[in-house]
Amino acid sequence: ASSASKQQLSRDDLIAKVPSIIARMASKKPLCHNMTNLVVQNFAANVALAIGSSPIMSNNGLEAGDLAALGGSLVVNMGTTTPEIRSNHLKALEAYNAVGGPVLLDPVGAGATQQRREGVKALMAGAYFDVIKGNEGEIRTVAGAQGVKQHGVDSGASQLNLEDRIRLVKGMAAREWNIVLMTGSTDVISDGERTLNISNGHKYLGEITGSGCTLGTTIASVMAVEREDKLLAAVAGILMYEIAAERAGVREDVRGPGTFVPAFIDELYQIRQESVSGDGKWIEAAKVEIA
Ligand code: ATP
Ligand code: TZP
Ligand code: MG
Ligand code: MG
Repeated sequence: ASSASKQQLSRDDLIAKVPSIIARMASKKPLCHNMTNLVVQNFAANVALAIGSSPIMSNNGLEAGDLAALGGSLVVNMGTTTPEIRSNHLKALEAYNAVGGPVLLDPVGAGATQQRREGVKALMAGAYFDVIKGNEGEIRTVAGAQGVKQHGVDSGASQLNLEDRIRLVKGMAAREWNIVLMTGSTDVISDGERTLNISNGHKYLGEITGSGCTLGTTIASVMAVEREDKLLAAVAGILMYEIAAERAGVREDVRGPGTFVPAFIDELYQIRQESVSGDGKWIEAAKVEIA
């Protein structure tokens, strides 16, 4: 968030701007450096390739300076974190923060264990994040809620109504001077001044592993090419991702979460190709409201 007050992002603005941002990403092929968990490495790399960014999965903090110099973005995902991984994350964050490269934090399982609660605190004290994204339990934990009991990496049943989710996300974004995204069947995203709800997506996203993590890769990839308005970049990534999931979820060849995954990668690729060829009609499926 900046001190000058910003124009709301209306659905019409998004319809006008998002497909060309996706086309720009496909032509620039920005580097997306993923320091992510052991579960989603391959899936996240394939999502990046499908949307038109260039993934590197590297958990070695010592090479982050060289990677940060290439002008891309960084995803820090705590999914399978250890003390050693945390120190690599902090080295990489220092390198990206030094050059102003976009960085996204996914505090996976933040509310599940003491190690993770401490891990989040150490990362937030040591670095600036352009975006913090997580499910409800994770974002509540990062925002400082006491007694959040996450059962592993999943959020579980929602404890908050939409109004409370909006208040929490907006307050946290204003406090951290960044963008906060709380995912769920309706996502809430804010830069502290502008807050949106997005209700695209498909229920199969909740039934595969890595849908939260690869959304992070998608958002970070778009942020590498849309530097001016970071909220617009993040929302563009969410819409591409969730509209692709909707299209995949209703395909005849998709019969459950297993067949959904390859269809979803194909639909991400298809949306990117449509955007490149100047056909931006896919964005008309956007279900976005100003909160
Ligand atoms: P969890 O582990 O609690 O599932 P997560 O980190 O996987 O959390 P999600 O909250 O599942 O993250 O969000 C990942 C993506 O899936 C987001 O784009 C979100 O909008 C979408 N999504 C999740 N559940 C649904 C649903 N029931 N309907 C539509 N989209 C969904
Ligand atoms: N365990 C550690 S990280 C991870 C699991 C299952 C993946 C979590 O992925 P997501 O995107 O939060 O569902
Ligand atoms: Mg999920
Ligand atoms: Mg997650």
